[in-house]
Amino acid sequence: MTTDTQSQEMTDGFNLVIDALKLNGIDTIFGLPGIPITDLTRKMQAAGMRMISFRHEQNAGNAAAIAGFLTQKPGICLTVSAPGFLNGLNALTNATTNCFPMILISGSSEREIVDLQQGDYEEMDQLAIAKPLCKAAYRVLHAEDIGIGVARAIRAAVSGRPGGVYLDLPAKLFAQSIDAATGKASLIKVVDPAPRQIPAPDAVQRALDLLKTAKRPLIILGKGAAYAQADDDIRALVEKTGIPYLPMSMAKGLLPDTHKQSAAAARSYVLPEADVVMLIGARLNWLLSHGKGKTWGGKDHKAWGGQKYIQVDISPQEADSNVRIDAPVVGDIGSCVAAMLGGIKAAGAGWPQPSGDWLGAIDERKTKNIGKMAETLAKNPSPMNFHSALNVMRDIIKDNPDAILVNEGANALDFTRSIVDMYKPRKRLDVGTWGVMGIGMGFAVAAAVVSDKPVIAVEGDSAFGFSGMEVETICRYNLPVCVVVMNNNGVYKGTDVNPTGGADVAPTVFVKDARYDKMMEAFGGVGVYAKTPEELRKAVEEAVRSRKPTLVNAVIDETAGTESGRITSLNPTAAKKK
Ligand code: ADP
Ligand code: TPW
Ligand code: MG
Repeated sequence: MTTDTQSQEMTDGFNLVIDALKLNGIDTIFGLPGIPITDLTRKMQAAGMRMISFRHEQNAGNAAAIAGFLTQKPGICLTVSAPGFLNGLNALTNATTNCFPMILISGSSEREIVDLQQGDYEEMDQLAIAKPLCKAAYRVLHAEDIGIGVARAIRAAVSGRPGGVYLDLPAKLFAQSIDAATGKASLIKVVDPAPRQIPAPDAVQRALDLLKTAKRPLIILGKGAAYAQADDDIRALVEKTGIPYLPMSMAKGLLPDTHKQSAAAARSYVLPEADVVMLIGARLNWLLSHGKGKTWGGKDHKAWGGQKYIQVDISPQEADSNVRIDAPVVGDIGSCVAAMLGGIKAAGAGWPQPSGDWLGAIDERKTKNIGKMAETLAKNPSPMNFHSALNVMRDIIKDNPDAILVNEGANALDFTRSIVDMYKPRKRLDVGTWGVMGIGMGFAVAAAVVSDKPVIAVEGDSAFGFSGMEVETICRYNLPVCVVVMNNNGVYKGTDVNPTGGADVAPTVFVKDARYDKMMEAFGGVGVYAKTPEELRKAVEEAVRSRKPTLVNAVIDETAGTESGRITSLNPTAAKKK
């Protein structure tokens, strides 16, 4: 034992949290200050981290979640205790649902007081509340365990199926002092946080054998495939096999939507007609009608359509969740796709191409539907409708394929998804698995911060309201974000009336002709009121060129939308009528 190991230099919980994050390459934090983390936010900024402060924690949480999706590093959201924590928890749960890696770090009150329920400031047993709502949850009580806590949170967020992790840091932890050298030695730089998961060769062979027998094969690409960043191999797999594919919403652009193998414009034909379907990073949940019913050619709403399935997914429990999976391939998408591609290349000219009949039938539907859409898009009604406005957005994304498109709403979402083609991977960010409103400004801020590319957020007027105050955040950090509010005076439409004839308007109706553009002007950004496609085009093009925070209030015919957009059938009243 030596006597000189006691260096006088000390460190504390604040510094150890910062050092642990930095050691793991985390340099950006999305959060909102207050007791007990105000000083942590200051010290993070002082230590050279980018601290992006929001106006509401849910938006900071959504920002962290999408940063995780875009970068494969856990996005970090930092909140205060109880109410701030709960605001952030919504986003953490949404991230977990969408398989986005994020860590919600929240300050919390004194354990001794919380556990005896003695009424501390912002008292809440946050760990217990977070646990069932996310992938993993940890609490650190001692400064020397901060390194372990951060390392475990990172691993849990990004390994296997990515998801949300909660890290509880009680107020007392931050001020705990320990010897600096001991502190430094306690930190962990996580080695290989998301280890590759190699699929079993027999599972790959089983899938290839099934694929080879297909007469009418179809590939469905989901956001897991977009997340995996195996873009070249996925494209090669699609092109080498010649199989038509459908991109799920956030997988649009993984291959350009204009690719000749895209069957998106013939979706309602290919789903029921396909005989072998290969899912790559997509779940057979409600967004794919659970693999059952009339969408898939089943006799009634519960019947299986007779398709055989290959499912490529990192989660072994995903298979058979809704219908039988004949060939599960479990592993990370990069490894799985590479292995399959190896088998296909080895077969060389022996690998069968889909029949001309199948491809011809798809092309016929595509041509017809694309022609119909082109006719609708060419119209120029007054007032503007979703189609004439989105025709402009479609051109602008075509001219700016690197711009990131954020999208939420009902009609504003569904029409944008089908009209606006994407050309590059991970450029379309939207409401995801829950169809949640409120992701808009959080996603837009994070997309701009992590990519430095122009961001265009196409927002329903209702959708925008959930996170609209963050236009101040966009102005404060001078982000290249252009928000386009598709203003149809309400939720779905602006035309509902109160059946009693009373003074209150109908529940779906907002203030008519609201001037959302003035909100952006209030904080120094550019606000534009656009009544025609020309005005919309000019404003958005200028925003993309100038990179100035901009909000374009696009005035849309209030009669133009439909109830719930494309998911009218999920409305209980409509379901009852069926
Ligand atoms: P979509 O909504 O686009 O259909 P889902 O969110 O339903 O997509 O499905 C994404 C799937 O991708 C999840 O089942 C998840 O386990 C899987 N996944 C995510 N990342 C990876 C990865 N790197 N490798 C393999 N599968 C992944
Ligand atoms: C957190 C329910 C789904 S879509 C929507 C709501 C309120 C808004 C639709 O109106 P918008 O779009 O945005 O103006 P448009 O173009 O059709 O007029 N709360 C949450 N999530 C959801 N999904 C809802 C409510 C909903
Ligand atoms: Mg609306």
